[in-house]
Amino acid sequence: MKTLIFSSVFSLLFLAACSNGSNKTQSTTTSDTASSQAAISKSREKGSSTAAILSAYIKLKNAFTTDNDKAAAAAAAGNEMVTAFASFDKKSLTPEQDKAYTDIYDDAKEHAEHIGANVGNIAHQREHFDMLSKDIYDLVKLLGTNQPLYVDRCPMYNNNKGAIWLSEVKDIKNPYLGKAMPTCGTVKEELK
Ligand SMILES: [Cu+2]
Repeated sequence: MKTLIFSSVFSLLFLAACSNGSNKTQSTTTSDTASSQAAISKSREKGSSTAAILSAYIKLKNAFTTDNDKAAAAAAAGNEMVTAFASFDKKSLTPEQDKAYTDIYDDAKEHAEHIGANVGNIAHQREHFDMLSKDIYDLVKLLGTNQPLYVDRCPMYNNNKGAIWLSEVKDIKNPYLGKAMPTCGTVKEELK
């Protein structure tokens, strides 16, 4: 009983000390808080700037997991992904980021257009999806992501050369082999 009383008194004291401490911090660092809030909202903007592109990519990837060449074409060219890339606001980028973004964009746009133009030839669409996935990986490394993403790798695609893709879910749903081997692959990296 004694121990119990002691420990609850102790935790009350601890709580009191804790809340005092945080009050003090709040009142003395108003300007710091304001500037860190600005930094947070700036980094959120940064993440959300890739959001439209990533959501188009995920739609595209999910279309490939179910071998749906028409849905893949629609997500890529119809013109969700192309539009998302084109409407991306580059104002917040540094000159180096701008250059890197432009390189990624030029490459990714071509792959998205080929995927859009190749309904009926899912094998060829997937060749472009392989290269597009590398671009999207580079894009996330460059500008971040608004949602956690998994970098998965299929070891068998392209005559066992393998290929990566990005996924919004931890479970493996293979976009290269589709319904033939839906769970082939492993998570290689997590991007946040
Ligand atoms: Cu092509």
